Amino acid sequence: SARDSQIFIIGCGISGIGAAQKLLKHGFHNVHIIEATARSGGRIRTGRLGDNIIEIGANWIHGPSKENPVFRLACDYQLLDKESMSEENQAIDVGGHPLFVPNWFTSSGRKLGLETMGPVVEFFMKLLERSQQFHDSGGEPLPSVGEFVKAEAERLAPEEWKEGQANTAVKLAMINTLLKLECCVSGTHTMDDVALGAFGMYKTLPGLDCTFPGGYEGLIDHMIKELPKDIVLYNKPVKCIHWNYTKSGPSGTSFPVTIECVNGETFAADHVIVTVPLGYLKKHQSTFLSPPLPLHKMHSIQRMGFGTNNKIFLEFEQPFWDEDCELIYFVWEDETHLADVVPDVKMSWIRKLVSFTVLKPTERYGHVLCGWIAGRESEYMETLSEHEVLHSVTQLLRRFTGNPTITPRKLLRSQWFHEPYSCGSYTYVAKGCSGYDIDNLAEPLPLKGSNSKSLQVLFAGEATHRSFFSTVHGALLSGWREAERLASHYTPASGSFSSKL
Ligand code: 6YU
Repeated sequence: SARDSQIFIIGCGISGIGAAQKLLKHGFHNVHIIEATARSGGRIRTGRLGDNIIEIGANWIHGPSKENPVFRLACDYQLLDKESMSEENQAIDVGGHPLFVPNWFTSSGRKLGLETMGPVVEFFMKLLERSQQFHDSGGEPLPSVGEFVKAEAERLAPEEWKEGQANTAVKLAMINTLLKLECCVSGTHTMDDVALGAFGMYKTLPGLDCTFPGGYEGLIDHMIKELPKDIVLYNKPVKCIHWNYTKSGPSGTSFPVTIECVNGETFAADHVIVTVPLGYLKKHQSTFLSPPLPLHKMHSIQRMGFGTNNKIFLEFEQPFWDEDCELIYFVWEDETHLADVVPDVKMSWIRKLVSFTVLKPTERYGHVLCGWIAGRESEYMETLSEHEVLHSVTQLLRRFTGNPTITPRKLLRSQWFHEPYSCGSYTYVAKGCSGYDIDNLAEPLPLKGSNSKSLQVLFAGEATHRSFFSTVHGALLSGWREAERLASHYTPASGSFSSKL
């Protein structure tokens, strides 16, 4: 019967777990997850800095409200604090940019006052909002968000800031800081790589972004506990998916797909759901499937964006920020030419590290900052020793705080670009790409119209979700989507459960 179909899911991140959960609910019982590493969760990864719980990967539930399936699960499992679950929090809609209380420091060791930075942030936010409005309307004036924001900032700044030269220079430098932070949000090297026409395709949900007091991985643990024991095969990196292929099974059954692992083991399958990150697919696309992917799918994989965003956690004896501060910005006063990349990555990678979130509540964390750094500067940072990173960060902090003795007590950074099964952080829609490329990524094989057994290889994962790419809820929904695709394939319109094969 159809329920006996052999289904393998590749990757035990939230999309893979979500797909397994839904398939089991639909009555499929031969479901397995093959995972390259020794753990589940993928880019959801909770770690420790001393006694503190910290998130190495995903940080927030973006838009925690009823419509968000991650929020619903987290509530069901009772993983959130009361405030995050309150109706008030769910109703707050900030359009994806929470208004954190900021402190600004400059490269000459000055702390900037509210009157300077408030209007600049507002100005920048307006430009970002305008960048989102080209979606569906067509006719975007420039190919990328970065080019648009910079051109508009230059055009409107003289009118906006009718002041002396000196002040304008600092304000332009502040725009650079905001652009560099935006690179972290989008997970890109530069905003010049992010498609202007597709920027509005990403949808935000209402709700004030919240965190998991006990760690994001608690969500994964609860989901895994609900699956049958031994459903996940750990430490088995998949080398190649052979599809459109017939191998006779023990009782004369035949399977169109064979999964070949790096260790030589093979698994015969009716269906495979691939959930490996887009970064991994980019790197291995010519060998990961045999026969290889159709050309249009390959092109979309190549053209879509998958960048690096890393975190650098820092613990301090004493805070150098205000008590109510939630976000710290550093402004390089000499950077008055609009740009969000550094001219020499090796020499000045540290200039890309300009924003830090304060871990709250202080009673739980003490004085811990999470620094954000994206792009090639971030990838270079990964190649340095922890000691070298600590040295550069300490120099940076001393300069911007004007305190020559300040020394972080502990440091821990993520290295997502060099994680062999992630190859970066998350997806963005690159210049020249659109929703069609995401649809291409999500399209199952073989393509419609082929005579072969259908739905041999399906694709889930954050990169395959049109409006929630780059998020945990997008990943989860994509896993559910592919499970539903298989279930409806076996369920004729009448609703009874029988094989269409
Ligand atoms: C979110 C957040 N967050 C910060 C950082 C990162 C990410 N995200 P997985 O990779 O989890 O699973 C695949 C598995 O496959 C994995 O276990 C592999 O080991 C395995 N695998 C690979 N190759 C294999 C092989 N060959 N064989 C077998 N197995 C193999 N999301 O909601 N909130 O705060 C953040 C953040 C540093 C790295 C994030 C966040 C992204 C999520 O972590 C990510 O999408 C999901 O976990 C992916 O799950 P998955 O199952 O698809 O893959 C306007 C505007 C526009 C633009 N966007 C802005 C949105 C903001 C995005 N923000 C994110 C920010 C942070 C801070």
